[in-house]
Amino acid sequence: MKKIICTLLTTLLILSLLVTPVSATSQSNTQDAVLHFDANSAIKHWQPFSKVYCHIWEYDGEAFYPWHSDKSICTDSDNDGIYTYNLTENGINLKENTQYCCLFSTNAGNHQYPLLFDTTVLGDTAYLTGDYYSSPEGCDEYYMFWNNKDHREHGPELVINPIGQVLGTCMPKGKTPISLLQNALINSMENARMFLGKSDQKIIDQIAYQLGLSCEQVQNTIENSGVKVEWQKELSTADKLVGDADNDGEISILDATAIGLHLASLDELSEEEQLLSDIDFDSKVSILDATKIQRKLADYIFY
Ligand SMILES: [Ca+2]
Ligand SMILES: [Ca+2]
Repeated sequence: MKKIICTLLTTLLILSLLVTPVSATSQSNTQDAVLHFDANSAIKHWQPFSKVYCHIWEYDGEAFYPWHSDKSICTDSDNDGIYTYNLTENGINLKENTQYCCLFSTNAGNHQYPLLFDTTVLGDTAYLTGDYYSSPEGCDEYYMFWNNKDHREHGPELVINPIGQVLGTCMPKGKTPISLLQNALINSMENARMFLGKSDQKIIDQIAYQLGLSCEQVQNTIENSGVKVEWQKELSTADKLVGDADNDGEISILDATAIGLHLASLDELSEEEQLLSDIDFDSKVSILDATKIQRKLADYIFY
């Protein structure tokens, strides 16, 4: 069933990538515009593949070429696993100060998550870390990052998906944490309750935590959205340091230890400390919270 839905999604994606006419602008006087993909980073995570494609579309716009068209093929002439897409040769001329989406795919049908970029990224190499997002339909969409760019400025598109989960790292132009929350309140709350099995309070506090919103901002956004939710400012963790299980004002390895001791019934966390320990916002203190704190400390982007 998962496979059918994934195939269906791919078909929809293909259909949505409508062709726009591309003027073959000559850039013969300048260096070719290229993007690279380090396929070596994907070997552990993806099915074996023999072809790599690069799809580019303007953010909120249409793709330059249809899915897996001949104009999207990447080459690896020296066989080192670094595939190159030559935009110039394929007649793609990017505008400056414009946000584009890019997606490297293979003939093996792996699923990827869109990567935002602009002309300052040209020449850079995309790679996988192995972090992925499991969609409600059961597809694992792998995140890609640019080798030389901050993942917050040029990276996986930051969105709140239809079931209220915050994904990606890079805010699209024209959007803000508040606009994302407002949109999620209006469009995603019903699905979020159903799929995540969390209270409104936890769903909203988790979004606030991941987007860095304060209690005040959350309250105002809820009021402006006009959506009825069970959320109370007094119970919110939006202004608190979630992950600081021992409530000493900083997140350290001692917080993971404190959770471990609490779970082993060797040392009990207070009610406030339990609230701060619940970094996955499932209303329980579990070993998963300790693991997430450790990942956060180890600088994992998704923990
Ligand atoms: Ca602490
Ligand atoms: Ca938890």
